[in-house]
Amino acid sequence: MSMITLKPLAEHVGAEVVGVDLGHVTDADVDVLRRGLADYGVLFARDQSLTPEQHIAFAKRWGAIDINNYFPIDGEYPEIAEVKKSETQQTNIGGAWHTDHSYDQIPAMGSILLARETPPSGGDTLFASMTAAFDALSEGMKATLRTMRAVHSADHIYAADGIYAQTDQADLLRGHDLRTRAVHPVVIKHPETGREILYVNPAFTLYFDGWTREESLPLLQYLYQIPQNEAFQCRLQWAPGSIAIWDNRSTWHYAMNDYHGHRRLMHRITLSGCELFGA
Ligand SMILES: O=C(O)CCC(=O)C(=O)O
Ligand SMILES: [Fe+2]
Repeated sequence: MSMITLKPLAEHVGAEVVGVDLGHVTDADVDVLRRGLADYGVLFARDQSLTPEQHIAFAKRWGAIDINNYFPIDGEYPEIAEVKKSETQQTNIGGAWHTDHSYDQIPAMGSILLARETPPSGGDTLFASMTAAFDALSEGMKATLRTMRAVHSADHIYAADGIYAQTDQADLLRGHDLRTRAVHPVVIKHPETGREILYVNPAFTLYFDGWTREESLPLLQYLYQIPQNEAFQCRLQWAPGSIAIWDNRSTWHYAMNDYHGHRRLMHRITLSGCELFGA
C-alpha cells in the first residue's frame, strides 16, 4: 500500500506528488510513481530534502543512470549533473523547447531534477504533452507522419562552433568535440503505455529522413506550434527541495530564463532509456 496521491497540474500533462518522502520510498510507492509518470509525463514533488546519495539511490529505483556528456558534473558524484546559472550569467541551460537526448540512438528515458538554489521569482520550467499534440492532428496528417523518420543531432548546440559556445555557458559545458546523430520515427509508441507521441523537437531535430532541411522546416514548424499552445502545457514553480521526474519521450520542456541577477542551481540525474519504435 502506498500513501501517495497524484494531483493533476493541468489538463494534459503534469501531476503533483503528495504524501511521500522520496528519500524513503517503498516498492509500492515506486510502482505508483512509475504508473503516474507514464500517465502524466512529469511528476513534481515539493519539500524533498534529499542528500546527493538519496537522490542517486532514488534514481536507481527507476533503472540505470546515464551520464550526460555536456553538463558540468558535481565532482564528487559523477551521476549528478549541474544545471546552473549564476548572478552574472545571461544564458541558461534548456531555455528553448526541447526533449533531452533525442540525438542519441537510445535516448534517455527521463530525468530527475532537484532544485538546490532558486531565484526569488521566475526560473519556472514549462512542460508540454507530445501525446496531446499528436492527438490534436488530423487523421490524414497522423497517417503521413507515421510513415516518416527524422534525423536528430546535438552538434549545432554543443559543438565548438555550436550555439552555447557563443554564450556565457561555454566554459561550464563539456563535450565540444563529440558528434551525435540519430534517426527516430516521427511518431513513436510509448514503450509502456503504447500511446502515440509526436517525437520531433525544435532543438535537436534537423530534418525528415530523406528530405532536405529546407523541405522539412515548414512542416516541422507547423508541428512545433501545436505543443506551444498553453492548453497542452503545465508549469512548475520551483523552491529549494522541489523535484521533478519527467519522461523525455512524451514531453518537451522549457526552462524560463527570467531571473537575471540571481542564482539558480539544479541537480540532474538522467535515467537511461530504450530504443524507440513507431506504430
Ligand atoms: O533547469 C531546468 O528547469 C531544466 C533544464 C533542462 O532543460 C534540463 O535539465 O534538461
Ligand atoms: Fe532539458
